Amino acid sequence: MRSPNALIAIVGVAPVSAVPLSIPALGEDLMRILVALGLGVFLLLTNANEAAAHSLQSLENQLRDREKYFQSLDREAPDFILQDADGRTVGLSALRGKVVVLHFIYTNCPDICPLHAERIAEIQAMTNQTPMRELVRFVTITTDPKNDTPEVMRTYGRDHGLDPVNWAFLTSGPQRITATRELVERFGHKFTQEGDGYQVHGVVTHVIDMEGRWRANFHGLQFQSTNLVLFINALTNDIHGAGKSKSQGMWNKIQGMFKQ
Ligand SMILES: [Cu+2]
Repeated sequence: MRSPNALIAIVGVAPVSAVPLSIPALGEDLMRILVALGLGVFLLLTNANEAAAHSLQSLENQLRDREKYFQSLDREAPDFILQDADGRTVGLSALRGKVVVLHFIYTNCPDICPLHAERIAEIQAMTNQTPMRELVRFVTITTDPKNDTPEVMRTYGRDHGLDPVNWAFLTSGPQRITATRELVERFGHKFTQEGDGYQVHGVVTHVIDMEGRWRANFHGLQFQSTNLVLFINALTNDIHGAGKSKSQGMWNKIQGMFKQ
């Protein structure tokens, strides 16, 4: 993890005001790095206890206006107890204190699940370039526990660029083959098993805050990754019901860097 001082030093070389002007001419990789650096600046400000609760509210309002695939929620997340690929028990309640980015897939899916996994990997890579790495857990849950054995699960993570440092692939195990499909329904959508092993399903990325509250869905794959990263960031800085912005001007300026 970069130290905050390192982030200041790097951002000092590339003036913040130059970023929005440069983006159209930049390659994707460079743009990602700039976005990560921008998030570093943002974290420095919010870690200094500025604009914490206020920023989350402000960001939710902005995402409601500008990100049509964003759905704001505030309710208790459905709990679960599952196992990772190494047989360790992982429950949602044990992830309190972390922001959880959670989604469902099955590894035999011939079309959208691999793209969803790679999208999560992209978001994880952006997040993990910042101090958020320590505060976020990425969770993938299989809806096909019969086929998705621990070995299959381990290979899948490697193949799709997911970093085990703060990512887990969970299953209910072969004894409870419908449990995760029942869990999906508690998250508001369905994976319907067809005769040939194919599952008909939607694509939703769920975001759960540090207190176990389900705070958002990002629907499909057309949302902007930076919007999800910004939302994660706001949740990592949120102190429920506390604080008022002392630097709204700076907040707006930083938000401007990420306008889509
Ligand atoms: Cu699929």
